[in-house]
Amino acid sequence: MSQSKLFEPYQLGPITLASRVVMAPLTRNRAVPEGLVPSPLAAEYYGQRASAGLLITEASQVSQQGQGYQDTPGIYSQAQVEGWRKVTGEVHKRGGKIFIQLWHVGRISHVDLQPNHGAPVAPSAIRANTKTFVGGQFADVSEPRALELSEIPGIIEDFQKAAANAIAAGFDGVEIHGANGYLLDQFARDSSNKRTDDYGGSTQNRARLMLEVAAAVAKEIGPERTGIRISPVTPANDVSDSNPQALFDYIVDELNKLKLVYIHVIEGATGGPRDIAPFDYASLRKRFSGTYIGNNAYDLALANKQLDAGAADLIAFGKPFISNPDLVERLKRNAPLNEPDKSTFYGGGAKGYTDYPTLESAQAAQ
Ligand code: 8OZ
Repeated sequence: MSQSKLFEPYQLGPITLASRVVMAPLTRNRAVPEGLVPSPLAAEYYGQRASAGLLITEASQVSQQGQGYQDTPGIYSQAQVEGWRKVTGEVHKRGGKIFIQLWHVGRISHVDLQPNHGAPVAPSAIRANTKTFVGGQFADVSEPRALELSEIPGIIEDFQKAAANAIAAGFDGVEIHGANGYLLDQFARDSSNKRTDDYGGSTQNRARLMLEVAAAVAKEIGPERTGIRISPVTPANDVSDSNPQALFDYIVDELNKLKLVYIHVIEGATGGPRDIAPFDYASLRKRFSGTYIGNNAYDLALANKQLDAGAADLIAFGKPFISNPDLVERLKRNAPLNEPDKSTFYGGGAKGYTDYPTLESAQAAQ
């Protein structure tokens, strides 16, 4: 058995985590198309993974406008709240803790998913060079329109209401999706934001929407239940910035003032190389007095190294959690991991979702 810090309990604001292992948010596209309620299998899927210190759900849109891919769940209707309540109930019954990730995709969407087949919204009318998945196939994202200044309070309100819904659904807290080239990240970066009002131009102006959303959510449910995910140098979804270090140093200084419970940092390219671009993550760590969750391509050795160096408090694992419901136990024993099947990542039913074996069930089957 490993003596790693990874398996020690950790106090995250008001909640005690059984370990420092976090299940990263993972998009699975299995919501019920009618109403975009979490899949009936979702309670079992998350429940099977409840031995993680903290589970973070798949990204869940805060409004229909915030949806960008088919069959992703929402957290804006009563039916969705009730669907999520089954998930949180199962996770809590099995002794786990769970946050929901709140998402607005901005320009990474398609007219077929938007209210009245309208254009997706963005800081500026610049189409991203990327694809989405809609109607059973990959398609170029649609040409977006720039949000009117008068529409911005409504977006903030959608996040705030979604956070209230999350608490009503029994979540322990929420993670704001500020990463991976979605709406809040599109505003923050100078490649996708060419606005000339209070939400564009200077670093302060571009960061404003992310920070106003964070403040509104923290006011609604408490900063001790509000985390945020950022990805300072990711090229995901066709975003870039001329000075990510200055931008994210500023953002994290401001998040620290808001006393958010954690920052969840994708180090490097999302799902890709950690060293895609130079970036001083220690600078973010130094600026933030709350919890730092490190993510991206971690294995046990790298997790131990970063925890021992004080570079992170918690470590988020993504793909390994898809195929290893008992990932914590497997890491503890240094046991082999099941390989994930990419063909069942996005969409489908139980196959590749709730049927990966634990060590125990694999042994019993022998
Ligand atoms: C994979 C497929 C679709 C969306 C992200 C929410 O990258 C996502 C996502 C990942 O943050």
